[in-house]
Amino acid sequence: MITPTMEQALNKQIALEGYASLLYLSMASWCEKEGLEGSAKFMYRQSEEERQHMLRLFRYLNEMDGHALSPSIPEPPHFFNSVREMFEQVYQHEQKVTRAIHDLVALSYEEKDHTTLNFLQWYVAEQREEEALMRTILDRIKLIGNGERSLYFIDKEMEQINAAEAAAEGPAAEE
Ligand code: OFO
Repeated sequence: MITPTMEQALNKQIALEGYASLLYLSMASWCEKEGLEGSAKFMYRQSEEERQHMLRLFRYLNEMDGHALSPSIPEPPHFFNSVREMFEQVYQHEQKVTRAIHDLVALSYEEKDHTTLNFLQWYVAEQREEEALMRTILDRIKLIGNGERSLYFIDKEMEQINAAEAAAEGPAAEE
């Protein structure tokens, strides 16, 4: 059994993961329009991952006899000034999600809800990985700088990151 407080907090997290999925979908579309194929592919995959994060919470909440609510999600931005600014926004959003997950962990302690505390550990590890990945991408973008062909080189980097991610996910994920 889940407490009403925890149920409400998990529903809030469902909405946050759902927003991340739509935000990253919007970024994927912008990248595609800008001819940044590698970055678009990366953001499409991130968008799908965030949807899975949302669904994992959704199913857990119902399994615990709570009621997962299909969230109302604000419209994300559709335009970005640069690929660097876009990835800065991704990093900031991931940091926000990490804080929200840590708040949920703190609430599980308060509520003595060991089941949810255990369930959330997957998200704690996932956020550490996601933040590290986004920091790596931002570092590479900064290293490439603003030279004439920088967008080309950034997108090449993203292709390499896509290949590494696909390899880490296993043969089924590779195209
Ligand atoms: Fe699910 O927020 Fe990123 O990983």
